[in-house]
Order: sequence, then C-alpha cells, then structure tokens
Amino acid sequence: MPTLANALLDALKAHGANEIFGIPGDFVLPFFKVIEKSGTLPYFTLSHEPAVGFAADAASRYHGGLGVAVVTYGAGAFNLVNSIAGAYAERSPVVVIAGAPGARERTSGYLLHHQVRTVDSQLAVFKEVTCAQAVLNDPATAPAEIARVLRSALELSLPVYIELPRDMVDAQVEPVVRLPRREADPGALAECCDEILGRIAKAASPVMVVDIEIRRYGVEKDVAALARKLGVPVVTTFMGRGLLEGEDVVAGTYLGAAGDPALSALVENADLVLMFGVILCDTNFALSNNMTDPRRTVLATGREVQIGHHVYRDLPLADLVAGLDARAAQQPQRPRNSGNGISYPRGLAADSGAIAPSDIATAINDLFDRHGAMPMTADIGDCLFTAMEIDNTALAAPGYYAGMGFGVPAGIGVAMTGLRPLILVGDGAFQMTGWELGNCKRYGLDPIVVLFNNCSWEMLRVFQPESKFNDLDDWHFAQVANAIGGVGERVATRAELAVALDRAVERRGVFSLVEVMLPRGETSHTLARFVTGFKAARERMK
Ligand code: TPW
Ligand code: MG
Repeated sequence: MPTLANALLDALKAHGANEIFGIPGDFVLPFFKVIEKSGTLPYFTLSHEPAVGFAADAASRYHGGLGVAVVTYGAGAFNLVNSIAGAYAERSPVVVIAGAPGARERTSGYLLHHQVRTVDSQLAVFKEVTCAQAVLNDPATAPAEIARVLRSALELSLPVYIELPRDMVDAQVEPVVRLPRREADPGALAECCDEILGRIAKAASPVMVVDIEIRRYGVEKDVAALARKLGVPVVTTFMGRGLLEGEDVVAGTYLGAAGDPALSALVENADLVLMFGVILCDTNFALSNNMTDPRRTVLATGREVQIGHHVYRDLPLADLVAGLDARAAQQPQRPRNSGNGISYPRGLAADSGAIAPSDIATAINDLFDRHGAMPMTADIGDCLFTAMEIDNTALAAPGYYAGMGFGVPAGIGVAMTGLRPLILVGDGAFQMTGWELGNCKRYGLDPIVVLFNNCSWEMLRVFQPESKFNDLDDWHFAQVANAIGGVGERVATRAELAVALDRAVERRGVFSLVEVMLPRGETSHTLARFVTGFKAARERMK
C-alpha cells in the first residue's frame, strides 16, 4: 500500500497535473519532503503565495491539465486566497493542497500558530472559492475523497481544496482509483443538438462567440472544425483573447463599442449568437447593448446549455461540440460582412520619438514577424488593452477577475511548462509581484518581460484624472532586474525599443526585462475607446 502522500501525488499525475508550485512551512514540510524525494512531479518554489496560485493557474491554462499549489497552514493558505478566487472566477482547475495540524495538535488545548478563529477557519474560507473540498483525516476514506474532488476539478474546470494534516502524510492507504467522467445523457444531448442545428438552419446571419472554457475543456480545435463545417464566423471575447491562435475561422475579438466597428456589427446584428464556453461578464459585454438577449442566444457554459428561455443541465461542452459536429451537415461558407478584416499594426518607425503604448503592440508584431510568435501572459492595466492590438496569440490574462499581480508569476508558470513567454505588465502591477522574477535564475528560465512604465496607475487615472494618488514614483526596474539575476534595459525611444526587444529574444538562459518608459496620461488606442465606451454606458445606466 502506498503512503497517503504518494497516493495523492500519483493521483494528481494521473488526473493531468504536470507540475507543482508551492512554498513550504512546518505544517506541510513532511509532504514537501515526499514531493522532492518521490520525483513524481517536478516542483517549483516561488517567493510569495499569491504568485504560487497565479503560476499554477497559468500553467494549467497553458497545458490544459490541473494546476497544483501546495502551501502551509493559515499564513500560507490565506495568502493564496486571492489567486484561487481569480482561478474560480476564470474557471481554472487549480488543486490547492494545504497543510494542517495533526489530530493530536487539534486537541492540545493551545491555539496553534497560523490559526485564526477555529482550526477549520481555513477550510471555511476556501469553501467559498473552490467547487469541492476534502479533508484527508481518515486513511480509509482518503483515496475516494481525492478521486471525488479531482474529478470535480476536471468536470467543472474550477479550483478544489485538499487539506492534508501533517500527521497523515505517511499513513498507509489504498491507491486512488480515478472515477469515470460523467457524460451527457444521450437523449438530452440529441434533443439539444437538434434544437441548435434547427436554429442555425433558420438563421440568416449566425455568429459564434467563444471564450475560455473551450480551452479549459480542450475543445479549441473541435470548435474551429465545427465552425468551419457550419460556415459560421467566430469571434473571441475580451477574456477569450488568444483562443484559436492561427485558426482562419477567427474574425477577431469582440470589444463592442471599443472594437473594430465591422466586427462589432457582425456580432450585434447577428440573428443567432452561439456562445461557447462564455463568461457572461461586464468586461466581455458591457460595451454592447444586446448580448444578453435570450431570444437570439444559445449559451453553453458551466456544463449547461441555455437556448432561448430554457436550459439543458449537465451537458458538458465537449459532448455538445462533438454531438453538433456528428449531426451537422457541411454548409457552404456564408459570405462575411467582416472577414479576417482586422489588421494589426506593423512596421514601427525606429526613430527617436517617444514611445506611445500602442507602439509597443506594433513593435511586438514586428518582433513576432522576425522571430516567430511567443506565448503571452498579461496583467490588468493598459498592457492588456495593448495586447488586443497584437496578433491573436496565445494569452493568459485576468480579463474578467482583473486581479493585479497576475502577469509576472503567470509568465513564470508558463515558462515552467517549457515554453518561453512574453510577459506584459504595468509598473503598478510589477510593484506587486515583479520580484518573483528573481526565481528564474534557479530554474534557468528566460521569459521576456515588457514593462509599461508610466509611473502611474494609469487605468485609474483615465476614470478619475483629478486624483494625485495615481502618480507613482520611478522605481528604475531595469536596474532591479540586473540585481536579481536578469538583464534589464530601459528604453525611451521607438528605436531603442525595437533593438532592446531583439536583444531580449536572442539572450537565452536569463530573464530579460525591457522597461518601456511611457508618458503619463497616454493610453493605447484600445483602452481609450474602452474608457469612452464605459463612461457612455455608465451615463446610460443613470
Ligand atoms: C489586486 C485596481 C486596476 S488597474 C490599476 C489598479 C490599481 C492600476 C494598474 O497600474 P499599472 O498599469 O499596473 O501601472 P497602468 O497601465 O494602469 O498604468 N488591486 C488589485 N487589482 C486591481 N485591479 C486593483 C487593485 C486597479
Ligand atoms: Mg502604470
């Protein structure tokens, strides 16, 4: 019989975990020892638990399996809450494994260090931000409990919580037996598919809107194939930017009033909107007026399919896409009123002019033309809006939850999956989690960081220009980079920017930080349009 620690590690691997991120503490030291000794999964420690959660989340977004975050009791686990909240909001299946006191400590009569109100306050908090929880305090039930929560993580694509009391690590248990995936009821699936195909047949101008769940459930290619077969154009949401990279069915990213007018018209004038894996949130749709109209909408999300005013429950997205594909007949491509008409800016003038945010997009498009596209992560800030002006390239970003501090640790997580990411981050967000780059050296990671340094919380300034608290100091981040094992370059002109990016691509083995100096008060074209649209929408609500 394996020990509980080994059974848990084997189960994680069998359920699609590729690596572990964590920070140890005494309540989880015995488990870390087994992580290291067993070699079941590679593991990476970072500096602060929020980054552990962001890295695990982003790694999972990129490789499509489970993310794993291992932390100690209380102080460690509570530090992780915000990243797991973000993973929940954005449907990322991160497995939290938190250390906890052993049975004897629980009844010792002392308050334990890291304890808050009760010994179980930690469990109570994580219940709010995970879809299933297991406390492994009984060797007889632990394997089944592990199987139950890991299946939920995969089926719902949401975080789960596993609490491992420190005296249980070496308990002898049965191996974990993976539970079968719960499929759609065949009758419900057939009825649902027929209904949707019937709607499509009657529609004059259908459009497909896709969002992150198509990646979470590994059906991007199938969705593209289905769209091709149905002859329906596809757009991604803001949150779903980067999906279907390189697929010719993608007409662009729907940004409502902030986006390309022809593309927005394609979506807003459609008589049928097929929403696959979509988060119906304000960042995706606040700049539209009819995206929640059920009469023209089919919404497949969260294992449910809503057509008009009724819902099919327990209908996994993968089954729906396969079911539609099996039943659909090949359609001629419908004429597009907006084809792949969006062209992203290229050909940056390499002159001594000051850099504007949108110039960074141009420079990156040029860079990708020269060296090939790189997978990206972005923080929240103008950097994410600037990303909308870069070619549709794989991207992980908190486009809905909008938690600052995601970009750099997410990029480190992506780098640990074996890719070389390009990280977009603002100075404010970098102040939160940029230090994590110091961990690249130990692991030989060489991400490229493009830091938008406007010495400002610019996204707040655009909403409230009169406030002085949005002014930040100049922290000279490029110099910091050199001190923590990377190479930093500060650039202030377009010529310097292009050269520094090229140098960064060629520099291997250490992280590169290109600190782009931007004037306060300037934003990307996309953010400027977004803010105008947002303010107008707010006025309409008054
Ligand atoms: C964890 C609120 C949203 S955007 C922003 C703040 C403070 C400013 C970002 O500054 P940065 O980028 O990174 O320099 P830029 O382009 O605007 O200059 N705390 C958290 N998350 C959010 N979203 C906020 C505060 C916020
Ligand atoms: Mg800033």
